[in-house]
Amino acid sequence: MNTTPFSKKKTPTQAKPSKVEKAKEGGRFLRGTVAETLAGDKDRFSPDDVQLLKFHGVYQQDDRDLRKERRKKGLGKHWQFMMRVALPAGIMTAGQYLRLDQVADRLADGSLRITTRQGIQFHGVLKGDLKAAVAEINDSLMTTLGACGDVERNVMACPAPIDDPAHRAVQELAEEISRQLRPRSGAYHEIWIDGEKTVSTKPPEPAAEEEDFYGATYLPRKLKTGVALENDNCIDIFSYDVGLVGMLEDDEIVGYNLLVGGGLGMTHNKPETVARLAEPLGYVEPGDAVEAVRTVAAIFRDHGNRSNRRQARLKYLLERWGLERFRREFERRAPFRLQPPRQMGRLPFHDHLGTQRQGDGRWFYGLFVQNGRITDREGKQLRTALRRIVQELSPGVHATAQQSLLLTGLDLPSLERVKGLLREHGVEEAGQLTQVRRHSMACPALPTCGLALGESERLLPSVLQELERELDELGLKSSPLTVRMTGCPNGCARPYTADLAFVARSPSTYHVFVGGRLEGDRIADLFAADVKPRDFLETLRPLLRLWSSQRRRGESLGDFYQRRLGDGSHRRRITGKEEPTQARLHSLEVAL
Ligand code: SRM
Ligand code: SF4
Repeated sequence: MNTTPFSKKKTPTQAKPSKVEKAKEGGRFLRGTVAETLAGDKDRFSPDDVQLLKFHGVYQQDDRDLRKERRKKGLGKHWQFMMRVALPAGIMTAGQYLRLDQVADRLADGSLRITTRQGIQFHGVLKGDLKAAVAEINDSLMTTLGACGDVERNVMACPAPIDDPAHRAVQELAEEISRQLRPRSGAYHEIWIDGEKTVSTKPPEPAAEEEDFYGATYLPRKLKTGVALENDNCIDIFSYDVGLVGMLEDDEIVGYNLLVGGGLGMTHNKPETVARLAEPLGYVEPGDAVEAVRTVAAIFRDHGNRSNRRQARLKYLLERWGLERFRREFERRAPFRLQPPRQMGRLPFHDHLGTQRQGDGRWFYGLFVQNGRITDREGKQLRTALRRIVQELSPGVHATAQQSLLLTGLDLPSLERVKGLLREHGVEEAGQLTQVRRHSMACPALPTCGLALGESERLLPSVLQELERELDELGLKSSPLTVRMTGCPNGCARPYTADLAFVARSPSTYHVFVGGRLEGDRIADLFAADVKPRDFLETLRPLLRLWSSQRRRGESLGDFYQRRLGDGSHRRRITGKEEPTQARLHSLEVAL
């Protein structure tokens, strides 16, 4: 029986709905009073509208750097907005990139930021410019609809323009899932584009009621989906609520392993919150992949926790039910047969940076963008370089899941021109990067993120510099190492799957995690608690020294840590309250 469409009779089992549930319920399919406030002269939206705005891809924020000063002057917060563009598989045309580049200048803070989920964000948008910015994005056949909010989020897939059926298939599937599970409410067009519908949000068919799948209260929380390949997991597939892994025979996808229940957000000191990797539920034929995601979304819609948002993500339903009960419910609803999952080996990771062949006689160039921030700085004019490259050569512009960009469809002279323009503007080539920088990521945190406990994007570059020096001295310069930093435990830069991660606990202290790896298939341990940034290196030095002297050929920090210090388990779950493992290091040092 397919129980996928939203049924009014179905009442979720929870007690008192959360405030956000009430805001959705009273929001008239995402309308609220957003249009009225936009037209008025208030500088911010009501609390309920703030929740609804997220579904439109818009976050109300304030500049946290200015808070103190404004308070002293008796002024309120400096309200501004973040806007997120959803790009399935991260793919943009040259023309679309150039339009976003213009939005950054005219309507935002002059920067674009590639997100860890292959989207693009703008910061510092003022209320008076919001409508023009959203309309401009839609006019370029992109959308902010569903980039945030309790719906299926931007669907990720390998963005490499490799000319084989498998890469094309995962990119097309990401686009199709996005299209099928995008909210259908007319609110978006009414509010932002004065009722005009553009191609970017083309609804597949007219909806019987405004949201025939989601209903008035949408999902209990966000739902994140990715599509990977068994030979290319550049998108960190185990971190998401839903994962599809394309299984290959003769380079063609013969079906997908369906994974469920991943998610990384935790709360410090709350053992009931968990970071958790997705686990295989079954195997589906290619033609059933979209329906498989819709079926998971429908189970989540009907059974997810709607009273406690901290326990609302799909992973908590998996924790509550266990995989077997979830599978039974899936089989009861799915209009196709769920097969047992196929055996998967260690999924390889590629960052796709530097010069790469597409396989059709052309090339693409993977450009590292530190923390995803495309901006001009003294001595490094990244934004200008990119604009000139895109204007002159019209490459495809694809965002990676590591906050970087691929410039695609280049012939050899164009490839050389790309490198020349990058050099001219002080932008380093991928080959010049240290391994630790190349694999680093940070979330935005301060000053824009309202949830940040400490710095991240602004702190990571100096931490990397220190690490680079130390690793160089220890002869570890060429060992791949993922280092990630976040301003709070929500995990936006996927810290818990990295070899090494710093997660803010307070404005001046961080938890240090060790033990994940590039392939993202293992959760790190809490290594040291409440460390000040100036003590990061001192805390890590003994471990780095041991890694340097004891590592096996090609052994990453995470693998070394797990072999010598971890408990030997391939950990797939960690809670918000753990005991640090640093003390184990002493016994190991003594034993050596
Ligand atoms: Fe995130 C909330 C930024 C990827 C887990 N995330 C936020 C907000 C919107 C803060 C807020 O709610 O007020 C941040 C906006 C900051 C700003 O100023 O821009 C924010 N998240 C980001 C981005 C931009 C980080 C980046 O460096 O690129 C990423 C946007 C991706 C996109 O295009 O959609 C981003 N966020 C992630 C990821 C990583 C991933 O999905 O690959 C995670 C961990 C995976 C997961 O979802 O479990 C993540 N963000 C969260 C959470 C914790 C959610 C949870 O249920 O545990 C929050 C807080 C929340 O939702 O309540 C959050
Ligand atoms: Fe904000 Fe925390 Fe996400 Fe960083 S990890 S962007 S501080 S919510």
